[in-house]
Amino acid sequence: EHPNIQWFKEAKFGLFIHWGLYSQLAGTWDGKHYYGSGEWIMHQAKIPVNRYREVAGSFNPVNFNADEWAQLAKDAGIKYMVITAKHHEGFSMFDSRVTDFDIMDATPYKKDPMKALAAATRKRGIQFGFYYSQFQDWYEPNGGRNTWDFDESKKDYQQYYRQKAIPQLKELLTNYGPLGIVWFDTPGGMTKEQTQAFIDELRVLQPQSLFSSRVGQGLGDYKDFGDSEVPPVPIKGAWESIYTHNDSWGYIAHDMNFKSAHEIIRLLSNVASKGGNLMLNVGPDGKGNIPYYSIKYLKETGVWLQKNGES
Ligand code: JFZ
Repeated sequence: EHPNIQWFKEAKFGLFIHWGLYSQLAGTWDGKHYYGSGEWIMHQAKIPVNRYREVAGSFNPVNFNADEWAQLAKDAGIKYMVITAKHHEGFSMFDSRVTDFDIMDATPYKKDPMKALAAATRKRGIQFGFYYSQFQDWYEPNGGRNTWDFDESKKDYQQYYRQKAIPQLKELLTNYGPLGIVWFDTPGGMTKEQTQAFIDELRVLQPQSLFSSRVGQGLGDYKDFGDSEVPPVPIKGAWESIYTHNDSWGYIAHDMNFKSAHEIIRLLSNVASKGGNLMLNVGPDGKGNIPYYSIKYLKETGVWLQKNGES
């Protein structure tokens, strides 16, 4: 068991945030509307890397306000936050020296929102963590699962790990203070030995940080249930269920299917009664606004938790 697992076991409620260039596209590409998993639009529409890069040129989240996001989490009774530092699209939402396909170099915004968010959550006693897509990177010739630009059979995944994923994870584990969690996703391209070496290399930077189960090969510090899944019976040990608020992780302008406060509370109770945490996702838009109904229902959830002595 990880020595720092206790806070996680007691947390009950987390906030997941999917935010990237896909948020700017909002579920539409070349006049065609997509539904569900908006963060997969590059893959769904087979958008070439050179055209996808242009999206960064118009990504300017001027309405992003770290204190508002952190305060919303606080008011909702949330104890930890995990935000996408880099999703499968390959775009870095933080200031990275490893690539110029990041928010500092490729967008007019030219600030590091992750710096501000790390500080704002910490100030409110909320554990802060990064989601990092360690294998899938559709922007890199050697990254996982872009088959429309690159030939999968010619890929050298180890080179991608050495040149991008590991150096970037080191940046994230060095430049943003103590992290509660590094949330890895969809493993690939590594044997069990390689995964263990990968973990060991990162672990030394922040031994207290928890690594999610999707680091792969059964080597994570707690168990994650498949998306939108709650186990039928109580489960021993540390675990989490992750849910979307509407029908997508990344922002989709035409998805209004938000769970009400009532539904969120029922979900929370279901998960908590079996000993787990609910990490509920919100998808801010390309301007940096959290959707109106996410704010409304999260606040209502917080009011209910306050009244019923659970927060
Ligand atoms: C992954 C991502 O591909 C997706 O975009 C999102 O970030 C989500 C949180 O994680 O998708 C998965 C990964 C694993 C399962 C389902 C969806 N699973 O184990 O059931």
